[in-house]
Amino acid sequence: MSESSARKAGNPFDADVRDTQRLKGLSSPEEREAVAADIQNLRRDGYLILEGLLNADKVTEIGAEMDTIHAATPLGITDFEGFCTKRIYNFMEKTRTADEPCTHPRVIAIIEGYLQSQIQLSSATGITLLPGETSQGLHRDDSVYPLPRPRPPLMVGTLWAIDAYTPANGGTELLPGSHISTEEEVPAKPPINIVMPAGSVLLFDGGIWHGGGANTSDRQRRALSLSYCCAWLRQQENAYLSISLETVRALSRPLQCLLGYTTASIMLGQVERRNPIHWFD
Ligand SMILES: O=C(O)CCC(=O)C(=O)O
Repeated sequence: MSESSARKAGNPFDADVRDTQRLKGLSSPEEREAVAADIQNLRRDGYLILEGLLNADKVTEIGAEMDTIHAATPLGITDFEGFCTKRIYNFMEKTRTADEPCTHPRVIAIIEGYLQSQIQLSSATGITLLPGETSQGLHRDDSVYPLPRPRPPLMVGTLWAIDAYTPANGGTELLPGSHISTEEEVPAKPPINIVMPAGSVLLFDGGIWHGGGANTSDRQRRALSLSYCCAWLRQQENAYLSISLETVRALSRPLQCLLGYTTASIMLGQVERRNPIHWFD
């Protein structure tokens, strides 16, 4: 290596070094290329539904675990949380049943390709709408970041249907295409209700107006909400405190990275100049 290329490689602020680092994700360029059509649809509509990503056994396993945890889970205490809704916050500390959807290779490739960035898990929550729940009201998840619009995509939410979403049980409401709107007011248009079989996943740009639907059926609607953001942003759930190190040590390497135990961009999250992911070797 010539002296000038060695200097370049050793300079984290060099544009090429930053570019290489930015896309050092969990998926390969080939995996992202294979989902180019999904990424294009997500970019156009602001949401995407993929069916059949979890098999029936996995759906049953996650559902049974949610039902068990529900026994110790209070109902929501605000209209936004839902007075007839049970939210299992900090899902990744409580059960290993979400590890598979959380690291699903197709979903990860789509999100990394869409955000054009390393990504991390922002929050993991079980959301069960009980009969009688009213519609949540539309909101944008990426409003947590105080940046002007238009803005580049910062977050992708995923909602995994553990029960089939039907027109009556509170399938997520959303306004297609609204992710690119620069208005801060909710558009005066009727939302659509997402309908999808159990085992499917809804992916949506964090800028899309959406919310939980009303559950007018006599059954619960269980979903697993796994939200991702660019790895250089602050996570919604503070994974370093909410998930014990003992739990993190036992996770797969992709999950450790998704929880934020690797460096992001060029030097963010380093410890003593090193990438802390090596602590787990
Ligand atoms: O439960 C749903 O369908 C969506 C929930 C949601 O958007 C939220 O709680 O922020």
